[in-house]
Amino acid sequence: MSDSGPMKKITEKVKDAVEAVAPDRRPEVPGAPGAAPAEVAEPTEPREPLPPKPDQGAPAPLSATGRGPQDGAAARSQDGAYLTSAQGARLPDSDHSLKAGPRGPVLLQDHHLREKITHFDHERIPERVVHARGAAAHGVFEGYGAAGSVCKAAFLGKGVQTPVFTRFSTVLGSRGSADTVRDTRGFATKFYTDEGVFDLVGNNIPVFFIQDAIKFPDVIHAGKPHPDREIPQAQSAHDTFWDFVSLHTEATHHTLWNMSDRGIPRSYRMMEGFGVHTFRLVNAEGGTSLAKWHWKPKLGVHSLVWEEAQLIAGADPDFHRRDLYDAIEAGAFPQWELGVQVFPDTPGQTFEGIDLLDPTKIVPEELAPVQPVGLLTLNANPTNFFAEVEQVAFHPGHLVPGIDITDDPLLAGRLFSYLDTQITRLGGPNFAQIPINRTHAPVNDMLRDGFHQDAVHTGVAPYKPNSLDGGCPFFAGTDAHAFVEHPLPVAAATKVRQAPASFDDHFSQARLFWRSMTPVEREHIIAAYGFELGKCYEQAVKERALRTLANIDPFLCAQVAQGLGLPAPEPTEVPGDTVPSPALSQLGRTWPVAGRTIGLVADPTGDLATLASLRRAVLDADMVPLVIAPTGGRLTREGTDPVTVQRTFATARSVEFDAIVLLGAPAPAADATAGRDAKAGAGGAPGPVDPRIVLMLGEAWRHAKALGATPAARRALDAAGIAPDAPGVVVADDTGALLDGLTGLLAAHRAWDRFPPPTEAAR
Ligand code: HDE
Repeated sequence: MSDSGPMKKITEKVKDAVEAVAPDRRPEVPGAPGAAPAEVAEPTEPREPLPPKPDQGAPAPLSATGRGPQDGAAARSQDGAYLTSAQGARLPDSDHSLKAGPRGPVLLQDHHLREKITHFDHERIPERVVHARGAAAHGVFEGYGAAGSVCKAAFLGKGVQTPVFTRFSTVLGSRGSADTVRDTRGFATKFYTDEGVFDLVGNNIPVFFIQDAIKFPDVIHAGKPHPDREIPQAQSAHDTFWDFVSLHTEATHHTLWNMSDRGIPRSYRMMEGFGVHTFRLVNAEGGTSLAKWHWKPKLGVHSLVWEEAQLIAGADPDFHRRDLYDAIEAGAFPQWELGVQVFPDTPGQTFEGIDLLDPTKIVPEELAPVQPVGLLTLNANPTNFFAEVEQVAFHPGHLVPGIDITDDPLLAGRLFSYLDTQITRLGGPNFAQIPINRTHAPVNDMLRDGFHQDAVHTGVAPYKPNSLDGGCPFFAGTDAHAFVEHPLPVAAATKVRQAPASFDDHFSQARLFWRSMTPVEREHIIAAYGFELGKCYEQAVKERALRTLANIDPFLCAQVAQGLGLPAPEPTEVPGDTVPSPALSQLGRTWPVAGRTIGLVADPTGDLATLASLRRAVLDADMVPLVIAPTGGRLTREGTDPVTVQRTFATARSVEFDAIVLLGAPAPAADATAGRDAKAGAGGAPGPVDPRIVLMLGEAWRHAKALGATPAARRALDAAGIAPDAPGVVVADDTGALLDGLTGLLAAHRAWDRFPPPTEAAR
C-alpha cells in the first residue's frame, strides 16, 4: 500500500499518539483490552472511570448543531449565518426542487429535497396517552431545612437551591385541545438534585378514580372520546365516562372533585398540587414516616365559572398556557410552597382510621397539618416547546435518598407504566439523555447502546464485577448517598387478586368533601352534575349516576335529579357523621392580586388622563391592564400621554379579564352592526352605549366579576341593567378609590355575594 496522500497522514497521527504515551504504559504488543493493566483481585476502592486508551479517538465534543461546549447556551442551538443541510453543507436554495428544466420533472437525485421532506415526515412523536395537553416552565426550588427530622433528601436542606422543570396538563384531551375543559390537571415537577433526579408527578386533585393501577386503562378508555366517532374531545360529559364511574363507585370521590370548581382552574398559577399517594420518608438515622406531598400556591386556589370556561375554550383555547407564559415573561413568577403531611409509619399504615394506602382518600388538614418544607418559583419559559415540554419524561420511580414508595397498588403500577410509555413516546431507552431529562448528577450507569445513544462510552467492561476497567464503577453505601430501599418487612401472605376491606368505603369521603363546601360551591357542583349527566344519552346511565349521588347527599341528588327530570333514588348507604374540613373550600379568605388582568374600557371622547393614570396604577399594583377601545392604535389627546390599545370592542371578550373598569360610556362604534360583528346584534334595538360593551358587562356580571366605573361611565352600567351599588361594583371618580375597591374585591377572587344561593343548599 502506498505511504502517501491521506493514508500517510493517518499513520503519522497514530504514530504521534502512540509516542505521546509514557513508555511504561505502552502495551508490549497491541491488543490490551483495558486502559490500565488488570489486577488479579477485584478492584474495590472507588475511583473515577479510567481514561480512554491512548489509541482511541472519539467524536469531537460538539452539540447536535456543531458547536463546542465552551459556547455555553449557544451550544444547544443552531450555528452559523447560512442555511445548511443537516450535515452542515451550505445551501444556495431551499425553495425549489431540483428539476430537469424549470417545468420538471423533479429529479430523484435531489438529496436536499429528500432530507428536508423525510425529516418533516417524522417531526411528530406520539402524544402522551394521557396528559397530552400541557405547558411547562423552568424554575428553582429552595429548601427551608424544615424536613430534616423526617427526610434526609439533600434538596430539602435549608437554603439548598435546586433547578426544576414543572409541567401542568389536562388528562383527557389531545395535544391541541382547549385548556379550560372540566378535567383533572397534572402537576409534575422534575427536581434536578445533586443526588439524582426526583420527579413529583402529581395532580391538582388529591385523590384518584381508582385504587389499583390495573383499572387505569378502564377509566381512561371510558373518559377518552367514544371509539367509534371520536367525540367528545377533552371532556367527561358523555355516556362512557358516566357509565364507568357509576358502576365503579370507587371513582365517586374523585368525580365529585371534578364536578367542583377544582375541575376548572382559573390558572395553573392558582392550583394546588398533590402527590396523591402516601410516600415513605427516611431520615438520616434510618427512621421512617409516611407522608403526603402538597403544593400550596401563593396566589390561592381559584377557579373559573363554567360558562366562562366554555366561552374561553372557544375564544382562547390556550388560556392557561398563555397565562403562565405571560406571567413569567412579565416577571410575576408564580410560587408554590411544598408541604408534607406526616404520619407515623405504623404496620397498619392508617391514620385516624383512614387507610393511607387507599388513593381515593385524603387526610383532612385539620387532622394532620401541611408543614411547609420549601418554595418553588417558576421563573423561565421554555425556549423550544418540543425539546422541553414535549420531550420531558416524568416517572414516579425517579426518587432520591430519603424518599421511598409505599405499597399503594396504584403507585406500584405507575412505577412500571411511566418508564414503559417513554420507550414508545421518545423512541427508545435513551430518553434520559434528552437535554431536558438529563440529571445534573454524574451518571455512570452501565446502560449501553440503543436508539439515539448520545454518550460515547469509554472502556471495555460495562459489566460488574470487572478488573479490565479498573473495577469501575463502584457500589455506593448509604454514607455515599446511595438510594437504598427501606428494608420493610413483608407480611407472610397468600397470593390473591383482592383489595383490603377498607378499600370498600367509596362514599364517606365524598360526603366529607360535599359537606366542606360553602353554599356557592355546592351550587356549582349541582350545576356541573346537571350539565354532565344532561349530556348523556342513556337514561340508565343517568339513573345509575343518581344512585351514587344519593349516597353522597340526598339534597345534591334531588337537585340534580330534578334538572334531569328523573326521580331521586333513595340512598343505599346510611350516611355516617362527617366532620367537615374547611380547608377543602376555596372561599372565605383573601389572597394576593398580583398578575390579575384588568380590562379598561376607554371612551376615546372621554377622560384620557384618568385612563392613563389608572393604567399606571394597575401596573404598579402588579396587575395587567389591557385597554379596550373602539379601534386599535393609540388614544391621543393634547396634554395627555398617549395610551396604546390592546383590544378592540370587536376582539375583546369579558372572559379575558378578572375585572372590568369603565372609563366612559362609549357610543356604538362604526363596526357595531350585527353583520360585521355578531356580538353587536345581541342587545335588541341599538342604545346609546356600544352593544359589545353592554354584552361584556352582562357576562362579567353573571360571572361574579368585580366591576368598576367612573361617574361618567354610569350610563354604561345603566345600559347593562347593573345598579351602581350592587355587590361587586365600585363607582368612584379618583383612580386611588377605584383601584382600592377593585383590589379588595379581587382579593376574594369574585363577588360571591352577588348571587346568594337558595337557603336549602346552604344546609
Ligand atoms: Fe399518570 N401517566 N398514571 N397519574 N400522570 C402519565 O406518563 C399512569 C396517575 C400524571 O407532564 C403517562 O409520560 C397510570 C396518578 C401526570 O408529562 C403514563 C396510572 C397521578 C402525568 C401514566 C396513573 C398521575 C401523567 C402518560 C394509574 C397523580 C403527566 C405519559 C396507576 C398522582 C406528566 C407519561 C407529564 C402521565 C400512567 C395515575 C399524574 C401513561 C398507569 C394517580 C401529572 O405513563
